[in-house]
Amino acid sequence: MTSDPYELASKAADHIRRETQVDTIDLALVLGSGWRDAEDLLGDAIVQLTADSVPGFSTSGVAGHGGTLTVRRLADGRHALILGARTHLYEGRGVDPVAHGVRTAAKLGASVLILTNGCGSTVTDWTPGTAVLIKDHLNLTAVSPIRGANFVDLTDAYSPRLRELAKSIDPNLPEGVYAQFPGPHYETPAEVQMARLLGADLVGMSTALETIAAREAGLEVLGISLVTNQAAGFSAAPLSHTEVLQAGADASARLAKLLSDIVNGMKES
Ligand code: 8IG
Repeated sequence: MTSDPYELASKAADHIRRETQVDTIDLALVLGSGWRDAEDLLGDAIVQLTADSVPGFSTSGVAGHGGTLTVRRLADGRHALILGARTHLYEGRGVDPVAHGVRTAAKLGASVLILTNGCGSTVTDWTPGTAVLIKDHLNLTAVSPIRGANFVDLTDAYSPRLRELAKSIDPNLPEGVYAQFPGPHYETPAEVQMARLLGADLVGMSTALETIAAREAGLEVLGISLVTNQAAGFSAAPLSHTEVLQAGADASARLAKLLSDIVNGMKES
């Protein structure tokens, strides 16, 4: 076992190359809550691997979070790595497993990373089922996925080019600032008020750390959130994971189409 997370990502990439006979991929997607159904629209699977079989990956214990890595051939011949297994900081294994999928995608040659998630909203107009482009983030986890003194620039971390592309496909897509909390508990209403005051439109537990790791690795990032619930205090009802899964299920066909249109739109730009 190697303890260097960058080396471990190289090992994972080598393993995926061996299993798929695909040498380089063009883009990678992380499919979060509500986004899983997009997979099949994204082209034919070449090989689907269970996360446990690939160095550094593991199956998540969270309902609604899958556990597979799939290389797919898109209609135009490009290759995409679909990361159906996301590791969250709240799983308690530190930042390395959180960044591992992103780093593996970079080692496989990806230039673009699409990050999707389910999250809470502090914008009352953005009811469950709303897809939102992430334009910036607040990392409220107090940690970084980067090892060592690497001062990565996060200006325009969420690619203006890819956001424009997404908006050309769906002009109604709003843009917002995503705040990542450590979780796994949801926020208190007071914490949501704090985040709102700091400029957060969305609250979640995953994407900011992945974006930082991706920018370190030189990937261009597109982040899209599915609002699955009003953030705590914005709705009369208490938050439930069942509600989150239901909002995802209800929106999934629409999200799948959006994502595949964006991916297909990329080849022309
Ligand atoms: I789905 O309301 C989902 N993930 N932090 N807050 C945080 N994460 C979330 C939420 C939420 N909903």
